[in-house]
Amino acid sequence: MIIEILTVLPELLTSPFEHSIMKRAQSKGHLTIKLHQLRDWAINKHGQVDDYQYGGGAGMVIMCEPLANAIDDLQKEEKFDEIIFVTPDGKRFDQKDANSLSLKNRILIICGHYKGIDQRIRDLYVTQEISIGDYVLSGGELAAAIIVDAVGRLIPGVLNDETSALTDSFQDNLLAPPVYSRPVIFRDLEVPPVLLTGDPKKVEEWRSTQAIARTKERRPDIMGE
Ligand code: 6GU
Repeated sequence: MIIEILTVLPELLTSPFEHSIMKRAQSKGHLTIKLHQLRDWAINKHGQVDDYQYGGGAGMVIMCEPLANAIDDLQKEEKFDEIIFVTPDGKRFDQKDANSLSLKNRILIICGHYKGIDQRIRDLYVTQEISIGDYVLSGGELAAAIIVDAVGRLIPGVLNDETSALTDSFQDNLLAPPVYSRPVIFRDLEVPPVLLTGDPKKVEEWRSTQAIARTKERRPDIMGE
């Protein structure tokens, strides 16, 4: 899978993908991340990509031409499967969205800044608008990093048994159960005895009960979705 990201701050997006599972996804050839500096398509020598908004009001808007020219250039040879604009007024991103994006071949993520991007780019090019939650970030870059991480780890071949996504929170509309490692007793707190029985059926039952209880308590909204 190829994920391309269009941003005025590509520097913000280097380190998140240089470690751990994202690093391995790339070195194993499952994932290619291409960062593009939007200012390479600026309207003038000063690197201008934004302007005042019509109708007045505080905050600049990223203009049509730099974005349209960038997107046209990037898909001259082959169209993107999805062009995603990350924005707080988008659809709230969830595990289902991550699963379905992980099956695409090549996507583009556009990061907004300031007051956002000219609506006509959203009308003409964007196929999905995604928010990562009900709060406002300074720009779309960190949201893009989160989406790439959530999607990248689901690409077939990226995870192994050790890191399997099957037992993740949300994968089956349940939060994950508690986990324990050594020692058996830590500051008077004991590992639940069932986990020490070596009986896989009992362990599985306990985990399922715990996952359901935790989800009922913390996230009743995701149950039976
Ligand atoms: Cl995608 N962008 C920004 N700037 N803020 C957000 C967001 C995105 N999702 C939640 N808050």
